[in-house]
Amino acid sequence: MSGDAFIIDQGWSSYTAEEHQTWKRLYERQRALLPGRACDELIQGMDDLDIGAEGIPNFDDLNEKLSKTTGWEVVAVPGLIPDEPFFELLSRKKFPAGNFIRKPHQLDYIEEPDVFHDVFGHVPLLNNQVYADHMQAYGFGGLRAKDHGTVKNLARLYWYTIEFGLMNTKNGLRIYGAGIVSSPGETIFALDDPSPNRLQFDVMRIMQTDYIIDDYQQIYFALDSFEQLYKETDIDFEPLYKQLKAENKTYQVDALAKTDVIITRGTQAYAKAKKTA
Ligand code: HBI
Ligand code: FE
Repeated sequence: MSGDAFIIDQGWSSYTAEEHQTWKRLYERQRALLPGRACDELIQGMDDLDIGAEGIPNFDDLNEKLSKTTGWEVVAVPGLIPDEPFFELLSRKKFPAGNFIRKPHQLDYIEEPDVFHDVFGHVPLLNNQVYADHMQAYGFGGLRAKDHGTVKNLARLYWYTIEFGLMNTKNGLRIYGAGIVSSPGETIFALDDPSPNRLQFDVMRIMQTDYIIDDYQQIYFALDSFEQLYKETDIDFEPLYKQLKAENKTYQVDALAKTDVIITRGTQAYAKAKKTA
C-alpha cells in the first residue's frame, strides 16, 4: 500500500490555544537543555527552520524552507503507520509526522509519536543534507529488508541512530536521536547517567541488539559524524543479512560483547532499581 494513503491534512487552523500552549511548554523546557547537549547540526536545523517558538509549526511553513534546502517534505499522518508505507514515504523524501499533540497530563510520556516528538525531534536534521540523504537511503533499505525478512534488524538500526543516537564530537558526547531530543529526562540520562552502556557505532552489533520501548535505553551507540552513518549504511546489506541469519544472535539490552568498543561501561543501576521496585 502506498504511503500516500496515510497522509492527512495537518489541520493547523484547528489547533486550540491549549494545544499550542502544550507545545510551547514542551518547546521551552527542551530548547533550554539543548546547548552543550545536542549536536551542532541539530541546533542549526532548529534555528534555520525556525522551529516552534510560537507554537505548533505549520507544516506548510516548514516545507517552504525544506524545499529550498534538502527537498524534504513533512506530511501529516494520524499516528504510527505500517512499516512498508513508512519506508516508502522516506524513500520519496516525505517524513510522516503525527499531527496531534499529547495532552497536558502526558507531557513526559506518550505511546505514539506526536507532533512534538516528530517535528521538534526529527525535522531539524532533515535540513542537513547528509542526514537527509541517509534517511532517504534508509527508506529504500527498508523496502529491500522486507524482501529479506529482516525489517526487525533494520528497525534496530533506526532505533539506535535516528531515535536514540549519540555523537562523538570534539566537545564531547552529544545527542541527536529524536527520542532523546524530545525528552528532557532522557536528554540528561543519555549523556550523564552512569547506568547505560555507551558504545561506538557498529552496524552489525546494532542489528543484533534488542531494544526497549517504554523506558530509558540501557545501551546507546555513538557515531563520529553523519557522514559515517551515511557511508556505513549506504551499502548492499545482503551479505550482512546473510551473516545475521547464519549467526542468529541477539544481544540483550544490558549485554556487552568482547568486540564492543566501549565509551562508558554502564552500572545498569537505573534498570536494576526499576526491576526490584
Ligand atoms: N510510523 N508515523 C510513524 N512514525 C515512525 O517513526 C514509524 C512509523 N511506522 C513504522 C516505524 N516507524 C518503524 O517501523 C521504523 O522504526 C522502522
Ligand atoms: Fe521518532
